[in-house]
Amino acid sequence: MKKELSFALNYALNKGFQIHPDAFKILENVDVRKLEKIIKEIVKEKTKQKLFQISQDDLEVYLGIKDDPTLQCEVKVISDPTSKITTGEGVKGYNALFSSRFNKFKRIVSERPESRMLKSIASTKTAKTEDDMYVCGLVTNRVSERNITKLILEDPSGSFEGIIFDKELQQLADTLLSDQFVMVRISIGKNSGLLVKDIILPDIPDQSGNRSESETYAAFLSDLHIGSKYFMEQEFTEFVQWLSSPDPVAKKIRFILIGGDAVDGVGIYPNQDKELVCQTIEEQLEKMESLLDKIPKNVKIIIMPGNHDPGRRALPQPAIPKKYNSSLWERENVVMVGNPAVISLNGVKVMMFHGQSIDDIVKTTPGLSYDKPTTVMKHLLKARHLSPIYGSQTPIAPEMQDLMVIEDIPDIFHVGHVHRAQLDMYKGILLVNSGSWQKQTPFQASVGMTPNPGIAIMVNLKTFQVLHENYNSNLDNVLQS
Ligand code: D5M
Ligand code: FE
Ligand code: ZN
Repeated sequence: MKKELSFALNYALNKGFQIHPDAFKILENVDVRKLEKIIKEIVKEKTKQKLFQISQDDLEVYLGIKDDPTLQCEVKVISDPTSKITTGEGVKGYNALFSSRFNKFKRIVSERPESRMLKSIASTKTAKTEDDMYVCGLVTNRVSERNITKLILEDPSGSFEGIIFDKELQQLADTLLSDQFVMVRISIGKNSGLLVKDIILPDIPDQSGNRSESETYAAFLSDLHIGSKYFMEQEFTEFVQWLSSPDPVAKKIRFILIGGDAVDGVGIYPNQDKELVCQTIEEQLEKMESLLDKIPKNVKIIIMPGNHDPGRRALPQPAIPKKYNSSLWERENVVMVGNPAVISLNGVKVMMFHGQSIDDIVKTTPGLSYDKPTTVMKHLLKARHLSPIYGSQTPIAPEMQDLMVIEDIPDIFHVGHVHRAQLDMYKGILLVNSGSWQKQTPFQASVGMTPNPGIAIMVNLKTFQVLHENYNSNLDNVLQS
């Protein structure tokens, strides 16, 4: 008998426990390095319950190899760009993208009462009415000079320049993003210029969300950056080990969502090789597989790419391609999706988006910052678009259809990218920024970005109660809400 096994048996016997022969068979097949921890935790748990026999069942539950039949575990992919990508060429592609964006938004606002009064931009040029009119379009520019703000919109009929005098409305106009869709109430001014009297965002109606029937938990992760020197392997491994522990929440986790930047990639930024411990994508993916292998097989893992993962960089991103010889695609408990994606977990709709557009948005929008990512997430929901700004830092492919419009309203909105874990609610939608598992990089330190890495966020899909486990030993590292 291996010495670790006899140590484990003696430990239990000395504490007055009996071990059932079927339980013994399971112990014989367990990784010897884990035996001591397993036996100690089971003994501790069962001592509390004053039960002094270790059965096959105890071990199966502890190791996550026993399914609780009452816990549902159903993943459906509701929308995934992977198979829908049909990128257009040059100006033609760009026109198709923007015309699709405009049409999708007209459909979104069509249920609003104002939309019955919508006029084309061209028709306002010859209008003589004193009544208010409504137009809609994509923001091509906004300029604030002295006390005046000018807003320029475009629809398929033409371009419109409106003037805003009202201070509050000017503030709202200052937060509009380039290329986002808005509806405006306008009237003809004294000198026949057009005045903007109201700005109406597409926004989200209040939600009475979908809930899971059973108290299944989902864990939200992102930005592991496996392969980077700064990946917190030890902390991540502790989290993975916790999943197989007898902890009552750990036992109910059936979904793990990885919202992008699973690996650090290769050639993503200059001199990245100096900050890598795995120099090739294949090596990084292999390491990821070996880490994920330790997750109990009854947990479904959903993997979405970010800007560091292999595959195309431009949004929308297809799922991590199969060509890297990764066996991730073949695993029964792994679901590979593109970015963005909408999935259903026991009926709860989760919109997953890595969050690349946050970089462009915080740069151009007063009041938004990296350390409050959920505020930016609310901004995206109000704009009903995941990445409106075209032609800035975030690459967007000129797709024939705009797949970044938020058409389906989720129950949970899961984003990563900025390495700040934060929770919030907006109109009944749970907002989760799942932070990172990568320590502050020299680049982040140089620009004053302080991540709060190593926090796992877990949501009870029936009650929407949120729990978190902090694996970071730094006491200042806390979850924001
Ligand atoms: O990005 C993590 C965060 O850091 C994200 O907000 C972008 C920012 N970041 C990272 N590298 C750069 C460079 N080189 N320029 C500008 N901003 C950067 P991640 O996707 O994990 O790299
Ligand atoms: Fe990242
Ligand atoms: Zn990222």
